Amino acid sequence: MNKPASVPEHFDAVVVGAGFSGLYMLYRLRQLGLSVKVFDSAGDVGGTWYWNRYPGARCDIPTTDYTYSFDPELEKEWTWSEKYATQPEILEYLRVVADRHGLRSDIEFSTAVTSARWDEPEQGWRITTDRGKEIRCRYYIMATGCLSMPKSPDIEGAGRFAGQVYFTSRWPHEGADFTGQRVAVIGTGSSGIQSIPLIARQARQLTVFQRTANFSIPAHNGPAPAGRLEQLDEDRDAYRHAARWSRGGVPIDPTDVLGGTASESVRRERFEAAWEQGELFGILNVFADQGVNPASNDIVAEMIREKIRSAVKDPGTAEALCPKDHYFGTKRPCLDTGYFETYNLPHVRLVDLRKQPIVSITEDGIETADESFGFDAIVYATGFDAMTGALVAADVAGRDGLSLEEKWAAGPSTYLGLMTAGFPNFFMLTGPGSPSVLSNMTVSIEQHVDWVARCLEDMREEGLETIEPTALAEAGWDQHVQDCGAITLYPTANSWYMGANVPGKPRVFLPYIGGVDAYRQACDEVASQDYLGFRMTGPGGARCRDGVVRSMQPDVAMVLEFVAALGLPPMETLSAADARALMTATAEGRPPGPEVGEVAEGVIPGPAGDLPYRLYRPAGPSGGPRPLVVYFHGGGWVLGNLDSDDPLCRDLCARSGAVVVSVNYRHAPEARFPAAALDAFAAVQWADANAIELGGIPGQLAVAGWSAGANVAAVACQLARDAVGPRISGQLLICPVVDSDMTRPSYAENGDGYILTTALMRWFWDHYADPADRGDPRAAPLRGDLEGLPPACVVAADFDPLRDEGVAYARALEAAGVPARLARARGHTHTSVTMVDVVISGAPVRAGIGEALRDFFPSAELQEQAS
Ligand code: N01
Repeated sequence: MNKPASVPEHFDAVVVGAGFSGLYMLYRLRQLGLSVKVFDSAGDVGGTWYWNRYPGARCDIPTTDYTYSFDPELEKEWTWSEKYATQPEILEYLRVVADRHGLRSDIEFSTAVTSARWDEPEQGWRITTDRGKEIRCRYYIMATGCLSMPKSPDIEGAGRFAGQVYFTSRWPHEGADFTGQRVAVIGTGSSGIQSIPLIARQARQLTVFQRTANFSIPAHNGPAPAGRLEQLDEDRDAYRHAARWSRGGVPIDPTDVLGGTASESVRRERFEAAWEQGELFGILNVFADQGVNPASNDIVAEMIREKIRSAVKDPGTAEALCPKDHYFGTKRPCLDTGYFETYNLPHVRLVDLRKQPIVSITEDGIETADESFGFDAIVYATGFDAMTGALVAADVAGRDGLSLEEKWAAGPSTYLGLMTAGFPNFFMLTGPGSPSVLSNMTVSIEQHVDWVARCLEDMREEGLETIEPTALAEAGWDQHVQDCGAITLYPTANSWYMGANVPGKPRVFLPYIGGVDAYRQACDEVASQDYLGFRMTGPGGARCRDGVVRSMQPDVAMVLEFVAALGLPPMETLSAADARALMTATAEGRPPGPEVGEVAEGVIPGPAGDLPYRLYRPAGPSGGPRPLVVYFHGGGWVLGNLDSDDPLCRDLCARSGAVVVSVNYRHAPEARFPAAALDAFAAVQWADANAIELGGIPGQLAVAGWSAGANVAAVACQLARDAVGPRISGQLLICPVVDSDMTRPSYAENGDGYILTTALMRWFWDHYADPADRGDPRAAPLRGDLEGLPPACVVAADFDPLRDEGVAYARALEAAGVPARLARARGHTHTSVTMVDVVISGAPVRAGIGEALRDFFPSAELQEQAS
């Protein structure tokens, strides 16, 4: 195939890899009329399916879905013989695709790209191969796969073994015959779990060395499921469309059943159905919250452990095979055919490396801490340097000679997983920061290839020749990728998703877990917004619309979507009574917040009647006095009550270790300005005077509030200062209303679509205060004298219309000599930080709030609790 003399020196594009992604990329680039050369070190097409030929190698996504959709004719002609096709059949499919579209003529096999350098004057790439050639191209595209760089054996003595050595990731083409042999398999990931039952059929003796027990469910392989075939036959386009806009690239209905609230029978029924179905996306969809909620995850994990215990006869072996050190799904689960049952065979033994670690590979076997084993063959099923390994190894250096390895020393940084700043015209197909390994790869591959092709086409139309992400856009995407991971259980595992399987590799969550659908949406938005976050240059000029495509916390976005889908009437169109009823109704069924030591209720004498309060005392061995925090609920002076902010008060109490006293105040329009503020001040005075009875420490009292509650808390501080008492140790103002000026930029940016709207805020003001009163510092504390006020912590949320006034208040306090901490609730709305146990990304913000509260008080006890 290699014809050096006929290879032109210059190509529009060079692609590395002739697997699923490289083949389709070549096809699309040719369609654009570009000259292309594909290099692959393999002897033929296939990528991962060329190399991973170990016994039992199959795909673990139903093959009907693991298929290109770009060639409808092929789709009609090709029939997969099994639900999960074998490696030879998938390889054959890719050969047929290559032949059918005449792709081989542009592919140079058995040729590895050894380096690539960005050539600034040429505005292109200089590439060398292991055959000593140098090639120039404008676009350099890595179709190198996510799991293609085998992890080098990191076991002492690995080179010493004199018998046969096999790697599942580089299996000999002629196969391996283990008949009559004593065989060791090291590793129990997908490759080990698929190959072990088949190796056991041949071997005289099989010993499996397991470091981490893995979750696996039976594949129930056989003919392709009839239901799916029917769906495809009925409307193939609709099916493929649904796959593209699904979470994982296979159309399934995401459940809304929660593990914690489902009945035992529903749990069992859902689990057994998924078990019988034998599909990864099914078992990952037993409960909506199993990926984020440890308790829900445990239910699924325990049911799988039960299955393992019932499949494996020897109780000790069964127990060792039960995964207990990671949440289900956080390491890639496996599909197997008779894996656990293999351990019932008399010649198969499991060695638990947690109990007896490998000391060394020896000339004739393996030595563990307890035993010496002799073997004829050792099979390494030890995995890959996933997602970044092949990219880094390709020796790519971008602008100013910076190598990818240097740039990614602390973990990969990409924009959309497609490109990385400093490396113009360098594309990665299914790169880190894209759904890739968490999705049906073929769907994600087609999406990336289509996006790159469209991008190059758009550029050509506008006379643009180079493209590169901006630092801002890339940093924003990296943050979003990590934010999406952080609300799940995934980062808790030592998985290859986290780079944790390769010694020394930075621990970073590598794929994008926000979903294929959400990801496609983001990529489409970027393209349609003039390639937001990309800098493009060429004869047609230079252009860059800089920005961040996703800066909202992913769970906040989900809540907003959920609320929008409810189709509730805008609050400002309701009467105060109806708005209150609506608020109460929407709070029903939400999580209650953390347990605290004690909750008690009472009344405070207010200026115009009793004010109910609820007291939260922290749990803990010490029943002694604690500092007091007097808290005021949110709700625009119109809505809210002790119940509405109950989960938040529990959370504040649990996190701060202080006694929290949540106090109701009179509401508008029944009691207008300044009733709420005067009630708040009276409550603070009363709490101070009754500190001992409340379980507080006299002289250690802070105020806190959210939204309008933060408004009255801030006002109470000003009134206390003016009245020369009580002494207040600190003020915690969460997304406060501190001014009546609604012209700040945050109103323009966030005034619509984020629950607290400009219209609603106006409605609140109209209910509370006459326009003439809205400049009074008791309504707009930002306009008051700020000197001598207690230290403050002001929380300002990015997507809050009130953000800028909160920031202004913190700055004004500082300017007046008041210590003020400004806590940015990154990616949050006015309400989301307070949604305890609903919006998981709010927890770190509230942890900071708890710390700020503790800092208000000198109490040694609180500081001790914190440490
Ligand atoms: O690799 P792995 P894999 N000493 O990293 C162990 C895809 N895939 O090739 O977990 C002892 O999952 C390691 O132990 P630990 C699929 O996405 C798909 O099996 O690190 N043991 C682990 O048990 C899959 O997830 C299919 O503690 C050592 C195993 O080796 C991914 O590829 C088929 C060790 C490696 O498991 C990778 O799967 C195959 C050491 N020094 C693969 N080092 C399909 O079905 C590592 N291990 C499509």
